[in-house]
Amino acid sequence: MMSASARRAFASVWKKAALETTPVSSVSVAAAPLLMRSFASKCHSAASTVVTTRVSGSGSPGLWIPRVMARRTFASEAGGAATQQAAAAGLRPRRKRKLWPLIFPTLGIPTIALCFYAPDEKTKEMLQIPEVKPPVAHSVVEKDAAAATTTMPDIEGVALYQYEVCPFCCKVKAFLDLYGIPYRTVEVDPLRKTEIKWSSDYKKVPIVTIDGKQQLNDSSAIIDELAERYATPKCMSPRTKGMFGKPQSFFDEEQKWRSWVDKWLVHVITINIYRTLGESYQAFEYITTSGNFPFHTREIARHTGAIFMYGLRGRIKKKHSIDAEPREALYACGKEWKDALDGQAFHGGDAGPDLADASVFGVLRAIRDMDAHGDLMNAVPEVKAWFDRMDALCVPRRVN
Ligand SMILES: N[C@@H](CCC(=O)N[C@@H](CS)C(=O)NCC(=O)O)C(=O)O
Repeated sequence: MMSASARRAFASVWKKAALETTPVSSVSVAAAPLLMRSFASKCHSAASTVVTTRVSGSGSPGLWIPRVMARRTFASEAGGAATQQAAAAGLRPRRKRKLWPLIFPTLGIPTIALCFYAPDEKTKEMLQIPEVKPPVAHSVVEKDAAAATTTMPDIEGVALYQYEVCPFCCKVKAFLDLYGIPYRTVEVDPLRKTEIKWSSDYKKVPIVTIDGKQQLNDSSAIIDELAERYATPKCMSPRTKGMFGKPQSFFDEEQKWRSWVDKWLVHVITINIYRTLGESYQAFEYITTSGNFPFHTREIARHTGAIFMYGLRGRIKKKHSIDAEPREALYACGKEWKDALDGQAFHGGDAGPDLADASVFGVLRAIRDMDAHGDLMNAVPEVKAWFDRMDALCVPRRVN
């Protein structure tokens, strides 16, 4: 039986732990004090609880645990008024189920240890865990702490809030590289999204901020806006290389392929990188090592993510009406893009790439170390030659 002060102390430890963990573990951790409190209060009013559970007649596994616990407590309080009340309800103290005290520590403790394990400095050094550096955010430091979470960080120039492997983010990076625009990246923790807490209305990535003053959302809108803003004669963009005089159909065509990337190619790529369990692990190995995962959730995310996405591939296929086998669909995309190039060096023409080139290249560069990428390059050599040309032009301009 737990005293009131012991219960309070226990609840505060759980609460503190909950604040320092991921949402997934936070849910279970935050629920723990409630369960404990409810269990403790059940212990205090054992007989009436037992009567309630008994009378409700529920045999569901969810209620079975408190029922067993309550029965045992009830047994220890035998002789009181509560006992008589329970006895009147026809309940007998239960003595046989003795396994729970063993099962809970066996399963519970390793789980909790895994959820809460946060390495100390020495362990970090041993495991060579890199420190996650906060973005350069000079004035945030001076700002009121409460305001800092709701105010856009004061990062100079272009800052890209991203997941390293998100295809939409990779599209923006390809564009920035192609245009020669220096940028900083801020890797967002996909579970907690702490880094974009300040963005109250938009919770997806990519988000771009300019000089900590302006926020741009959505990859295509970001590219459109930046293309207008940063177009200078030095840029690789065909728009600034004498293509202003091109007919509207040129820009319509460019737009058509940019939409094709967002609406079709990214989904075909998705079902390809999770096509087999091995490929799904390969993708998650990359996602979790390059992404901003807290140390103790990285391993969990790798396994659960790989298995989950592998299981989900059929649904993604169905949702986007991809009828062909994943690789066949991918090779078909490669052939479509080859036809779109029409024998030119780039979609934008021999003079240089356009925004369609940047978009297709961005999402393909995101998976360059995965099997799907290699298979596509082998299947459509013209696309490989184009990819290599783009790769040479898109020199990374990331400054952090
Ligand atoms: N249309 C948006 C789509 C962006 C998007 O769906 N981003 C994903 C990551 S790839 C995201 O942030 N999903 C929400 C989440 O992770 O909670 C764009 O082009 O930027």
